[in-house]
Amino acid sequence: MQQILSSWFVKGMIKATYDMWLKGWDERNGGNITMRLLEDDITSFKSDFYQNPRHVSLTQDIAALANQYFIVTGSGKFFRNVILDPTDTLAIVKVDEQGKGYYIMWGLVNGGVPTSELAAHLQSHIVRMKITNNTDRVIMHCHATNLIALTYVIELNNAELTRLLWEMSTECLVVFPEGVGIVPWMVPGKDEIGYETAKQMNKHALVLWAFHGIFGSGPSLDDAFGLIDTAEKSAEIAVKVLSMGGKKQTISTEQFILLAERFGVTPTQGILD
Ligand code: 2HA
Ligand code: ZN
Repeated sequence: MQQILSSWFVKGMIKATYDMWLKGWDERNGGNITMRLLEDDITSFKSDFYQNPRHVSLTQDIAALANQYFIVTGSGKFFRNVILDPTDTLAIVKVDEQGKGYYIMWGLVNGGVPTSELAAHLQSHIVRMKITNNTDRVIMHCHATNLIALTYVIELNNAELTRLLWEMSTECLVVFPEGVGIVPWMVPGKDEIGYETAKQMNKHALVLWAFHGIFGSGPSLDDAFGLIDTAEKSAEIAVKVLSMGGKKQTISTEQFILLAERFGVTPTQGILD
């Protein structure tokens, strides 16, 4: 058996994909995850890497990620099956020196390529690395049901969505004080939606694709999962509240200010005005 199968990052990807499947966020081949790996993470597993790795070219500019490693979910693979065969469903890629493509260093043993949303993932990594001083390492995408549902009934603007999610659960302001960004409907899997997602990632660790799903960023798989889980829970409450006829009362601006003080967070501008 390959040593790498017992690494923290392969085990982490198995747990994350399976948990997401159980949450109902990743039907069929829905969803994708990429996690940046450091040299220290992989150094003892390089004997499991391919001798002659396959090169894949990209049309997007990822020069900022030259020589970086990522563990990624495979395109068309089912999250519920990662646990059965990580070597078929996952891959480790290394971005080439020019940032014009990547090598498949491990995984995808039956062929195929990394997630179809690689553009959104890699462009988001570039932005998050910059604004978090290299702390963020995970980009996670899934089809969280209630967050998607909300995009049909709310105004598609960041402030309205953020305020609603903050109001629907007291912990939300504390967990995502920088709010949620929205990308209007666009064709998935293309460079353009990748650039738009990354633009929102400049200000928000959570980015909602209208009528499609959510992107979360964080330092670890647990952080990205927890972020999405918290927002999705709040969206579920919003769906219930709206279904029961709407709010009769809610958390007030003054209460949000007290909450932010208590937990030492700075709510993003323009939401509490
Ligand atoms: O196929 O979620 O957005 C996986 C997806 C595409
Ligand atoms: Zn999707």
